[in-house]
Amino acid sequence: MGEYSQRDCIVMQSETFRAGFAALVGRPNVGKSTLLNALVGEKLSIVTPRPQTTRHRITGLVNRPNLQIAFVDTPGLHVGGKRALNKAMNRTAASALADADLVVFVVEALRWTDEDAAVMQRIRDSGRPAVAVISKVDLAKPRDRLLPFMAELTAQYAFLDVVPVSSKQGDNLEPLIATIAKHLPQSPQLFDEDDRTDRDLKFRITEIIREKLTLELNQEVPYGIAVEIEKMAQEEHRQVIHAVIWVDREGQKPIVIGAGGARLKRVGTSARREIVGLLGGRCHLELWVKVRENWADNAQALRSLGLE
Ligand SMILES: Nc1nc2c(ncn2[C@@H]2O[C@H](COP(=O)(O)OP(=O)(O)O)[C@@H](O)[C@H]2O)c(=O)[nH]1
Ligand SMILES: [Mg+2]
Repeated sequence: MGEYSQRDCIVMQSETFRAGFAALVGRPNVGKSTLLNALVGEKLSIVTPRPQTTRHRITGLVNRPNLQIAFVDTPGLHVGGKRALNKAMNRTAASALADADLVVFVVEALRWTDEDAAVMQRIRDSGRPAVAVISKVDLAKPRDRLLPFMAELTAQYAFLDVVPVSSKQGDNLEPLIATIAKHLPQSPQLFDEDDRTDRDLKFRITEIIREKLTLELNQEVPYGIAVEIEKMAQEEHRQVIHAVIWVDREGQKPIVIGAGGARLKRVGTSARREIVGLLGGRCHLELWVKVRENWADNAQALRSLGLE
């Protein structure tokens, strides 16, 4: 009898379900979106080598026995951007930080900048429980700088833990999930476990197109670009998608289109390839480039593009 009750007790403990929101917060380009995708095991958030690629809050679910983590990818918190778009992106990130059960502060290995310090200060001001993640450790050279870097980071805040990872190589991601799980509240699951993300196909398609454009364009142009789907309909055996690429100055139009339309064609081809994978079926994609003067400074235009 005694043995039985002990075993019952162990079973009850292991059935404690934990669930909550973990916000990925950090300066632009530290690898937050790549980390989200690696944790979830699916490309939910677009990634480019350029800072300020992510503009929205994007939630991705990680389900394990007795655990559900809703990871929230956020735009990088940054300073100096004066446009309405920059302010909206910072607000989005700040509100995700404030709403989270746990903050995951992402810092790039061996690279601590003033912008990291500014994000650190925001986390301090929020007083939220936080885990620090040191990203891109595959790039960290010399390797022996990593331990002192970790020690300096640890001294910055009462982090619950500091975890080095490489999203690219998939290093240390399960231990990170286990660490985060320990610090989430006991709670029933928050979402249906089949829902990998809160974002619908239409959103994901606009983002795929914006990613391919950003990869094609140099310097300032990507910051003046937004994508909007005007039509998405099943016609015969294929999905027909019409998307508008909004640029914020007339002069950007020929840059996006490229000589003889070559650039827009490349964007369409690579976007279409990825959209077919996402939809699991055929797709016909048409892209138009249109000008909406200074949309990134215009609150109403931002709202109509889902950027608040
Ligand atoms: N080598 C390496 N590069 C990474 C890793 N994680 C992200 N990156 C690169 O860093 C850049 C910015 O990544 P992204 O996820 O968009 O950063 P975010 O702005 O913080 O969301 C991209 O070029 C990524 O490919 C990593 O673990 N290793
Ligand atoms: Mg991002």
